[in-house]
Amino acid sequence: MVRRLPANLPPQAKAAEQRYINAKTLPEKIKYLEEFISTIPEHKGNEKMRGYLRRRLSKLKEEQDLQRRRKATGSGGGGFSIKKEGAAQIVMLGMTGAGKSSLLRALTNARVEVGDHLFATKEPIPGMLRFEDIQFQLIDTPAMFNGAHRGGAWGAQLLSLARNADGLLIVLDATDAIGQFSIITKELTHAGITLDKKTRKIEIERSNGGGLQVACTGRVLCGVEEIEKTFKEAGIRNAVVRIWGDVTKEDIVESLEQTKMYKPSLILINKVDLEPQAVAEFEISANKGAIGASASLNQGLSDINKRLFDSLGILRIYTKEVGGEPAKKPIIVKAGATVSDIAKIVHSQFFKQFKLARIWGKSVNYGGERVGSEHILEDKDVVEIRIK
Ligand SMILES: Nc1nc2c(ncn2[C@@H]2O[C@H](COP(=O)(O)OP(=O)(O)OP(=O)(O)O)[C@@H](O)[C@H]2O)c(=O)[nH]1
Ligand SMILES: [Mg+2]
Repeated sequence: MVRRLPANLPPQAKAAEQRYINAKTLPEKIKYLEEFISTIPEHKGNEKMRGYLRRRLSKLKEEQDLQRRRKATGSGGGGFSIKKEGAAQIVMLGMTGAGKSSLLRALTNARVEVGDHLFATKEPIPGMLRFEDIQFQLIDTPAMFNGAHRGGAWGAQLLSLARNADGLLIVLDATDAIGQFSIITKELTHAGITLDKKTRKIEIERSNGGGLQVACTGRVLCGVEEIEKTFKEAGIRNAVVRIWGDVTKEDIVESLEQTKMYKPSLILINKVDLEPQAVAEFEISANKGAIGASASLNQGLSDINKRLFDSLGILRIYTKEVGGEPAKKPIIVKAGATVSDIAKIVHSQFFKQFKLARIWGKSVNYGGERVGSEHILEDKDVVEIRIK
C-alpha cells in the first residue's frame, strides 16, 4: 500500500499517484510508480517518502525480473525455436568469441555478423550445410555462459534449442579448449543433457512381488544395500534390474529418474592457427576426439559435414518401386532402423500388408536380396517393398 503523502503535493503528482494505485499489472505499476516518484517535489519534507517509494520500486522490479526468468525456464524458453529443415538440425554451442558465427559463415551461405566484441550474436541464425545428397541445418547461437542453466539472460532459450536439436556442434576456442569444454558440459549436465552415449545399460522392470532382483554382467561399483536403499527411496520394492557393464550408484539413480537426454555431438576446436597443440592436448585431457579448424583461415573445414553425419547416427534410405529407379531423395532414419520402420513412413498400407522387401546395399550379401520386415538397414540401402 502507498502511504499517504503530505497534502501539499502538486496536482501532477497526485494524478500519478492515483494511476499507480489503480494499476493492475506489474509493468504498469512500475511505470506509474516511476512517474509518481519523478513528480514529487525535491524538498526535505518529502525525503523519507521518496526513499520508501524507491525501495518499493526496486522490489517491484525484482519481482518482474523473477517472473521473466521463471517464464523463460518454465516454458522451455520460447522465441528461440527454429523450424527444422534438411536431414538434421545441428545447434552450435560455444563460449563467446569461440568462432561460431565465423564457422557458420565459412561453412554455409548464411550471412552472419562476426563479432569484434563479446556476445556479438544475439539470436539464433540458421544456414544449410551440404553433405553429398543431403543438407544439414546448422544453427549459430548466442554464446553459452557460466550459469546458463539457471535460465537467466538467454540461458533457458539456448538450452531448449540444444534439447530440441538432432545434434550439437560444440565449438571451443583453441586457446582455452579444455576450460571451455568443462563449462559447457557442466551447463548441459545441469540442463539434463549428456554427450556420452552409455555403453552400459540398465533396465528396470517392475514386478508385483519377489523383492529386488539384480542381474549384471559387469560390476556394480557400490554396495548392494546401497542399491536397495536407492530403489526404496524411489518407491520401488519389487523389480527385476538388469545391468550390462560396470555401473555406479549415480548411474542407477540416473536411470531411475531418467532425467538425462543423450545428444549426438561433434567437438570442433577453432583457432588452431593460434594454438596448434590444442587438439592433441584436448583429446588426452578429455579422452574424446575433436577436430581442429580455423574458421578465419578456412582450414580443417572440408570434412566437417561427413564427421557430423557420422556422429549423428542416421541413415539415408532410398525407396524404389518395383521395376522403377531408386528415389532421388533419401528418407532419413535413425541407425538401427528396420524395413518395417521404412514401410511405416512410406505408407501405412505398406506396413499393414507387408510381404517382403528387396534390398540393394551394404546390409545385404547381394543386390536384390529378399528380406523380412525386421531386417536392419544400413546407410544408402535401396529398399523395394512388396505387399500382399
Ligand atoms: N585467429 C583466429 N581468429 C578467429 C578464428 N575464427 C574466428 N576468429 C575471430 O574470433 C572473433 C570472434 O569470432 P565470432 O565468430 O564472432 O565468435 P562467436 O563464437 O560467434 O562469438 P559470440 O557471437 O560472441 O558468441 C572474431 O574476431 C573472429 O575474427 C580463427 O580460426 N582464428
Ligand atoms: Mg557469434
